[in-house]
Amino acid sequence: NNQVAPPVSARIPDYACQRHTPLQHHNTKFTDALEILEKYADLRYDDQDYSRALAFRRASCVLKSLSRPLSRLSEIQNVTHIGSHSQKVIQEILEDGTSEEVEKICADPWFQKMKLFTAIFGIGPARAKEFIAKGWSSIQEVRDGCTSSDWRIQWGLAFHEDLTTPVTRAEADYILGVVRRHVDRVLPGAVMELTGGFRRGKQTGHDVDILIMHPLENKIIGALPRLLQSLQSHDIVLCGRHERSTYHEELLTQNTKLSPRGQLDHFEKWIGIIKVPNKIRIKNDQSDKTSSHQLGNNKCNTDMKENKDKCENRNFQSDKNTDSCKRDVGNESVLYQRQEDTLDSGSAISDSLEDVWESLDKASSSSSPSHGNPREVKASQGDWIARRVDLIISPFSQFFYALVGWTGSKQFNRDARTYAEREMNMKLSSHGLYDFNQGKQLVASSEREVFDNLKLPYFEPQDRNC
Ligand code: DGT
Ligand code: MG
Repeated sequence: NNQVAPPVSARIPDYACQRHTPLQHHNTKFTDALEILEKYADLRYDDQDYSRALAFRRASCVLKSLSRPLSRLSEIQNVTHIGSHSQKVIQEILEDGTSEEVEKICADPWFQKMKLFTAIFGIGPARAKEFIAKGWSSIQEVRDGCTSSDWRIQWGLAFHEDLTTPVTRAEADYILGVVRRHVDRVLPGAVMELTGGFRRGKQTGHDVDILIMHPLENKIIGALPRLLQSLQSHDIVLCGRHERSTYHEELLTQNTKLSPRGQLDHFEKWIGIIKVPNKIRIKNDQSDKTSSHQLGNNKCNTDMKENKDKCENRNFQSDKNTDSCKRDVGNESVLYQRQEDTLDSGSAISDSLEDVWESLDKASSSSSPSHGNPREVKASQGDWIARRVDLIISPFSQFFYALVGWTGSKQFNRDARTYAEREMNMKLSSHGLYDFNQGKQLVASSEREVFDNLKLPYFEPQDRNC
């Protein structure tokens, strides 16, 4: 069949948030190469200049959304976001199967060391460059020579092998289950979502991101410290840092720059490392990929149903003082409702909770002394593996924006925010959406409504893998 396929360019919208970007796509040989160029540019040039890296990321993102393999450059010649450098690399791969420039980068010892060092929890490009300047080229040399008192670096170095072993879907589900048991105890009726890459259908990830909210807006006050105490008392937590919320309403309209390494938001959160029994990972290794994916999705459905049941049991009835929010999961529509809170937010944090905050703050500002010395803990490690976990707690009113933000991908968020600003005169963040035309916030009571408010077609999390 000699028929030439029509050019794909006419059908490609400008922003990644307007395109289906599935996890499995047809152009990996190009996108793998472009992502190496992106990573190299990100590490090579200083933090302020992410634009070079972004150019490769944008090009790769477009290729991921194509519904078939690219067979000639002319098909994408006029596509926005595929610049001349990316085109050159694509052309080379079309002709020779590989790109010389990419091969060179992969073989570059500087690049290899930068990748090795920036994979350490707590180490960014600036610190990695210092290590290279000292002449270090292995993790052991960093372990021997690095004197940083940063808790992340200390634990990151001690548990580096654990933390660079990909987290499996079964482990993510296990962690979600463990956290849920403790959340049920300290914050009954709370809703939890596994977010990040796992929600987008990935089978492995570098961490587990869990978003928590309660249908009663003020119920979350003090809940995270209680949750952490509960987890700690069961010897699940290895180390971590609790961050208080820094949110205030003016942030909704302020112009904040998107940082290259993810969006900073202002939610209360816990960033840490927990222990997962080795048998959980081994179980996952034995199951085939498709079934474990389905298992994950089914589990998510069950989770949502459980929460619905809880809401209904607690008799969250709708009335004029009650907002409600809905989320579609498969054929199921899950209703979360908001009731007037009985707590007064000003006095809600009791003295005893203030003490909990303080002790958590103290423990996390140093190298988490309450959890022991990282090297000694590593030396006596039992039958478990260390896993990075982020627990984020969102007020009900911001939940669906937080869900979109924490589901990602980072590039999806970046483009959605740029689209909102440039095309809609709105400001999007994980806390909400502000419409400058109307001079007001747009509420969302489902994930779909976030897209509706932006006048975007809805994309499932699995289609946000740019
Ligand atoms: P992974 O863990 O390597 O499989 O990849 P992801 O996509 O789960 O990335 P991760 O864990 O760094 O972040 C999860 C998502 O949450 C990501 O797609 C973007 C978003 N995100 C990450 N950090 C922040 C943050 O500090 N604030 C906000 N709003 N979003 C963040
Ligand atoms: Mg993640």
